[in-house]
Amino acid sequence: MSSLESFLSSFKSAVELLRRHAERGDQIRIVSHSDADGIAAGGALTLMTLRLGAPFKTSCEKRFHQGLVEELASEEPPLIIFSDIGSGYLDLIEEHLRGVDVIVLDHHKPIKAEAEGVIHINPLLHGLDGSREVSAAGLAYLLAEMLDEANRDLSILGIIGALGDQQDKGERRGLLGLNTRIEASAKEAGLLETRVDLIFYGYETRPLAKAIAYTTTPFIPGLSGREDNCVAFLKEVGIELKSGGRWRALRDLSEEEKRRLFSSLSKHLVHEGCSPEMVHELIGTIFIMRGEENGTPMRDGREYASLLNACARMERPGLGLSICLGDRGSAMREAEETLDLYRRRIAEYLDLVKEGGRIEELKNIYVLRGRDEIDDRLIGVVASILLSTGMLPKPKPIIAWASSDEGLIKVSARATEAMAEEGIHLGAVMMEAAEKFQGRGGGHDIAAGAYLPEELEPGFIELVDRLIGEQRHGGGED
Ligand SMILES: [Mn+2]
Repeated sequence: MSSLESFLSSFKSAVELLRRHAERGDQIRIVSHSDADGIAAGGALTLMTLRLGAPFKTSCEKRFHQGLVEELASEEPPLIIFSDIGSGYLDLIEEHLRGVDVIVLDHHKPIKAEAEGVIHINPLLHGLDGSREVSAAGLAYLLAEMLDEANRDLSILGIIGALGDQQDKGERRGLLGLNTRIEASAKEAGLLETRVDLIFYGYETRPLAKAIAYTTTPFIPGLSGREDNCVAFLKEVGIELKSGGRWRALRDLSEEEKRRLFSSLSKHLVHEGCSPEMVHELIGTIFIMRGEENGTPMRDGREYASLLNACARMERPGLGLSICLGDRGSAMREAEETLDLYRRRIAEYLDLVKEGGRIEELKNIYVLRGRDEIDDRLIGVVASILLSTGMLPKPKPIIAWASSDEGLIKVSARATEAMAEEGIHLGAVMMEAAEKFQGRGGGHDIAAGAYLPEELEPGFIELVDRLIGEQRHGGGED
């Protein structure tokens, strides 16, 4: 059996288990992750369950922890489906949810392959690339499709999840592996169209300045979240905003105008202190959701994903979930406001950072002190943008922090893939350093975080700087 076949057959027992519970009229408890992919996955699973005629309850959680499984155990559900979360916590599931049927649909690193009472579906267990080839929403879609072919429309959510997890790492920012199968299903269902062009959100009908201002992946300093700046920028480039009394959209531009726009964007990026290569990220595959109305944020796949991401970041995952379930009324309006606020906040924070004095360069790291001027829920996004746009001149990780509740600070650490190859593991650093200063930390090699008391920040930063220096230079130990 090929790894793909063995992976796909791992869904079979989950399909049977779901049918059994639905026939009995059992409530299905869906627990997903609170990020764009997790919300899309939660939406797909909820619609699947609804169509089965089974009662359900869905929630999106920021993180997996003991309190969560204890709470779930007290609900005594007959079946729980975890999605985008769970593979790393099979031990907690086994310990606290004995007697409950559990399905885990995840693409994160598992702590082990099997657990008692758990159907564990994870592409990594079959040698597939879980971080680039399929998202949790993709897994949810595959399950739904195996349950009933009529669920093919949910393929759209699989695409949104993949874009939310930045799995558009194929040629021209297209999808890879299993994701391309999901893409094919969505196209067959007549719900998706792709083309290669400038990827600003709202290719077909959104007025040019808005299209540029609304784009957050990649985040363009000075333009993203700044419609007024975009208007001035386009005027300077000499591109007409209107023709025949109608606002022009990207698709209305001539090839010559697109080239002019592209080269001016290159210059703008350099002027803003970004790396000039970043401009290439602005051309790629556009995912047009044909079932969505023109002019709405759901029409463009990347914008749909950023809408869900903003809902999660602003602690309104329920809004995002409602949109995945088809609400195009009040939930959509509130979500749009949330996205708007999110974009403007990040733009303001980047301006604040650019003013100077807030980033300090130490021997091995950059430190951004957001204090109470940057929202602790957004400090990680700001750190990621600073690193990915090349606004930090030297190849060093950034350690950013903002004040949180109860006298604690929230620390977000970010590094590049190249730094990880040199031996940097921020998760290990955060764990070790936070522990020494009455805090807790952990995470991945290139993205990690910690919480600790604010007054202990100086010692913590000093230790982080030293630990990263040791990692980079081998340190003589593993
Ligand atoms: Mn995911």
